[in-house]
Amino acid sequence: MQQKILYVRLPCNPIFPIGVVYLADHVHKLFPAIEQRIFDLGTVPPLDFARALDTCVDEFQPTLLVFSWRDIQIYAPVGGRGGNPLQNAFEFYYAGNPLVKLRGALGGLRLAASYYTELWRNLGLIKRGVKRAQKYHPEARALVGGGAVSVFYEQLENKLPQGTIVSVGEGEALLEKIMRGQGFQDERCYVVGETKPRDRMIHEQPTPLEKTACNYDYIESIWPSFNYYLLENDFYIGVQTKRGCPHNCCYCIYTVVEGKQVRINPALEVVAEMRQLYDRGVRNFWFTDAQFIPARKFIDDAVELLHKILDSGMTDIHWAAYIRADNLTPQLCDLMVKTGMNYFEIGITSGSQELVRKMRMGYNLRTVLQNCRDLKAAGFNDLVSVNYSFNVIDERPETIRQTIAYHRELERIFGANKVEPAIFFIGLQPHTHLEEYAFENNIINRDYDPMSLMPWTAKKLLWNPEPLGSLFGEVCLQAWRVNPNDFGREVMNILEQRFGCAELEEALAAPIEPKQKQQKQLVVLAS
Ligand code: B12
Ligand code: SF4
Repeated sequence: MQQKILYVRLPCNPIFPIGVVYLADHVHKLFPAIEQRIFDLGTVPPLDFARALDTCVDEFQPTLLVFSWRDIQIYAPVGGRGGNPLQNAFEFYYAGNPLVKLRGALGGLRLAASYYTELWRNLGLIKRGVKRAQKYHPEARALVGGGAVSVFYEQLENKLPQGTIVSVGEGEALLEKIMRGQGFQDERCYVVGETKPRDRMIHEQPTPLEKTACNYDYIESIWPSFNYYLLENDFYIGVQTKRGCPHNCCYCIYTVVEGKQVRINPALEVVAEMRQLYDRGVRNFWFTDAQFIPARKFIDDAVELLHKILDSGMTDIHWAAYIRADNLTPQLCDLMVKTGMNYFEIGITSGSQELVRKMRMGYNLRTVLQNCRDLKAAGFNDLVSVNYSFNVIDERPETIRQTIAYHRELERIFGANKVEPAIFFIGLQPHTHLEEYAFENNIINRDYDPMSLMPWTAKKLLWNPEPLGSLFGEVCLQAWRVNPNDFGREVMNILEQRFGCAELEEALAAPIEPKQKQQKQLVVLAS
């Protein structure tokens, strides 16, 4: 029997569904005769989800439903679906004023309700879609994957219908094997009710894949609402230039989801893909790589790609990406500016070299500063978002002072209004070094549920441990109270008022301290 594949992107804020686009493109290149359709619930109003899915299944009558689930856990200072999750949680956990605490509790309840509603709604949509497809083809089955599934694949096992194939990381090789009727159990996946997720499955290396330019003429023909993302010109359309990240940052799961081996997509293919989007009016691109320049040895690849973009004549584009700013050279900075990079995020996490080392981030903060100066000298005059996560490991008053010093130096380089401090607290994720650290230090039990939003679990997952936890809670609450529209800058100002600012040189040096001394300092802080 000929397979018919329906890709269902589960409801999500409207972010271009590049994952399903790449999967459909890959399948089409190998099996041009297979009929496919993309159905993106990100473009459908919530009240219509079930009806729209039914209509699509009735019309297309798929034999295979590929559900792509992008995000589940959204701890971050972002407004949106359930309000500002960080603010709600902090009001509930740390507010002294009972009215604010109550507001936090109510906000938290609303958030938890919307979180569980979304979770059960998405699971319901998966069950509903398969059941409906089975009316036409009794053997129709579901495959579930995407960012959220890669993070929570173990927890989803007892929530999904029997027979569902649950996939971790990239799905091209798995789909290919299923289409060929081959065994697929060696891919990073399991079948609910039939096989168990292997121990440390997420740490297995993904099957290598030679990526070619996505064929958007074909994608357009199988995706009726493709135009949705082209009409508004403020969307940043995803283009992937590589997969993998070789680093080991203690809180990060990207390096296991994508694997440590960096695989570069040929520059000409990337440009050919961008050109097709460009010809359809797209001017904003997001390079969706875990890191655009994962290490120094990939600088040449970035240079080649940016040269080819320039040569292509797409001179009026903008692009954004996650950038490890320790891997820049003056030539690369120049190309970044010339090709239209107008926003980038650097996740330095802390301005203290000592903490950066303890979090295993492999950054040299001095190099980052020098490279930022080169970028400014090359003419970069747009926004930089600097991600700080306080209180991950061994934060102390002196490391706070160092982060302030570092941030002020970034402001001197780019201009205070161009450097946006994004204050994140780390949402603890499974399969990370930080999770292991939390087990070893009895912060969480090994049998905890990473998907739980119950207040006692959420407080631990929203990583902000004592003795400094309450202090950061109080500082954030003050910042939301006095300057909610400029939260990040206000947090930095309050911290500077309370703790002061170190000498920059102190932030950049990372003395190796004997463990005993650090522990003593923590005891002093706690008392
Ligand atoms: C780039 C990125 C962003 C960019 C997106 C820019 C853009 N315009 O596209 C920005 C910075 C905007 C962003 C924002 C957010 N992101 Co983000 N982001 C990523 C990142 C690094 C890459 C995603 C990507 O596009 N990859 C490239 C494409 C090709 O891969 P893909 O979509 O994953 O699809 C592949 C596989 O997943 C698989 N696949 C996909 N679907 C299916 C289905 C089946 C059946 C199968 C078999 C396989 C399969 O095959 C695909 C092709 O290989 C991932 C982490 C990561 N390394 O994966 C996080 C990630 C997706 N983001 C995440 C989150 C939470 C967010 C935010 C909600 C964070 C926040 N609180 O603000 C926001 C908001 C998003 C929203 N919906 O509103 C989480 C989601 C999981 C979770 N924790 O719930 C991730 C996984 C990071 C993490 N570890 O927590 N993000
Ligand atoms: S460099 Fe970025 S993507 Fe790579 S492990 Fe560190 S935080 Fe994760």
